[in-house]
Amino acid sequence: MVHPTAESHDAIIIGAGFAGLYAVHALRNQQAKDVIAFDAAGDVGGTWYWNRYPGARVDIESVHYSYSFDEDLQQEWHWTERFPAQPEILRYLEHVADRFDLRRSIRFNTRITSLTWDDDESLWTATTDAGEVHVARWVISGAGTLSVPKKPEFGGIENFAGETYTTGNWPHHEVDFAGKRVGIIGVGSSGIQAVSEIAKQAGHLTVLQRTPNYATPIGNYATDPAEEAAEKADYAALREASRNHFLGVPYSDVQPSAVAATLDERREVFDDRWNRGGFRLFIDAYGDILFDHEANDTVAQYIRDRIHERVDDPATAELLAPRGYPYGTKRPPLETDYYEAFNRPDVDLVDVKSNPIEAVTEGGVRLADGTELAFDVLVLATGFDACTGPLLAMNVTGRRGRTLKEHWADGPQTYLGLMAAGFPNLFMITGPQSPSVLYNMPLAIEDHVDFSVAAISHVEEQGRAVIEPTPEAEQEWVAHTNELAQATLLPDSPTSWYMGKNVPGKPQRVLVYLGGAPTYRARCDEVVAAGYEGFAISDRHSDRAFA
Ligand code: N01
Repeated sequence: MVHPTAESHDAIIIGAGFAGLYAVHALRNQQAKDVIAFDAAGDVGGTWYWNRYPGARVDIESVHYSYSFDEDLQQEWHWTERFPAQPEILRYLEHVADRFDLRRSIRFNTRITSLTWDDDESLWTATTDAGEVHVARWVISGAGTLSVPKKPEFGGIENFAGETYTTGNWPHHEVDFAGKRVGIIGVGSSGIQAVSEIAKQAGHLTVLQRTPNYATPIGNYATDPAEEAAEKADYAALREASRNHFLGVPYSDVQPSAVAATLDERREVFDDRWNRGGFRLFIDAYGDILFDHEANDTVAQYIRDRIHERVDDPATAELLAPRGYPYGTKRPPLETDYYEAFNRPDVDLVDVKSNPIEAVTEGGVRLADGTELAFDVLVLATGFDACTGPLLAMNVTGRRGRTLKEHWADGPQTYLGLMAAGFPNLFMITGPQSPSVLYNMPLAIEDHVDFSVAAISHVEEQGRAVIEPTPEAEQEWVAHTNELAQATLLPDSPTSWYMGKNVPGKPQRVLVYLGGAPTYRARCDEVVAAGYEGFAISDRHSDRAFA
């Protein structure tokens, strides 16, 4: 039964980042739906609201990492850098919110605490931490993929007498590192970006590294007016090329095979991609890097050699050089002067793989061998409960009282990474088992929101009220995504969050679709063309599809 004080809407939207903002625009401004959106943050921005740590910067060129849905917006907005820093991306999202008048539909500082499907009414009920109850036929979740910070395995953080910061939940005030002993735990994309900046500011910086990473230069530069004009002259073609690329960027120089190339040819290609920056070395060098160990070894060795060239002390360089897992099986970080930071006399590297962190203490960090490291400031760059974490945190209950947690007990189960069987009318933007983080996010988001809005229209045009994947379609999709992952080197990484391996106890199943954005988009088009193949569409009050 619907809660007596519930507010009723056509759709509930979760999040006010790239996904939530576009969903509000697409459903409210373009489809005239009554929508309400929620975000735990104090304003728009999503990832770019929370991740304010020093050095936070996008690592896909913003000319590509931006909305494509409005030609005037993409023509008029000017990016000052090729890879802008967090404040500029946040300004962009604030501008989008103003331009399309989105804020009036968003409740900020409000977290969804439960989301429950009513089988009788065919409605979702959302409760919030403000004690409000909202009811809607449709839910679009833009809760994000990397929005729930992982709880570190070591304890004692509450005992630390100094200042503690988490990269994924950085305060709005300026953090003063001057003259302080700073310890940073974690060398993923966040830690690596933060190290380059904090090293310049801290009295002394200690980097606690468990698994060294294959970081490569981002290659940032101030926007070149001629390049910008050329790109804007035919933005539509640029977007089309992006959407037809595995990673959603219009790179076009990938060579077939590193193994088939000679040593000199490889060196030339690797040097070129390294110097041009971005994800070129990862995705625009050789097509077999993610699939073939021998091919992967060539680029892995290349990166190790480059690290040794940049780091003065050979022992430190060797500790920074990743070994024992293939390049690209952990998400490759992009850096600016990261390796050079270790040439400073006031920066130390500590190996916490051979000597793990045992606990945070009042004065700093204690390692397994009893070593005490003293800090004034501790920065946690220890990552996220990726992809599934944000959805599970909302306490979702679907048909017949079955929770999403139960449904995903052995890992995520979705159809197209967008919906789950038994959870009708709930669209998970860039959900688990979709290309999401392996596709340029704003474009991945637009594709998913467009699919969701079109599906809603399709159902309503038929005078129906409910859409959900069939269990069979879901099982096939899960098997397909697992099969794709097994054909790559991804399962070989011991700690990658792509596989759910970074969080103790998390089921280890691939969290991303590895067939590439173009194949994925073609599959979505086929599904629609075949009359929403794999989905059951039914009437209100009906449980017929699963009777
Ligand atoms: O998190 P991570 P992140 N003791 O999981 C270490 C996106 N992003 O926040 O590898 C010691 O990559 C852990 O060590 P190990 C991007 O998609 C994008 O950096 O598990 N260390 C690792 O070094 C990225 O992939 C940008 O052995 C511990 C680190 O913490 C994703 O967000 C910028 C530990 C976590 O690395 C996540 O990146 C930033 C422990 N107990 C982020 N537990 C852009 O540029 C964990 N670690 C757009």
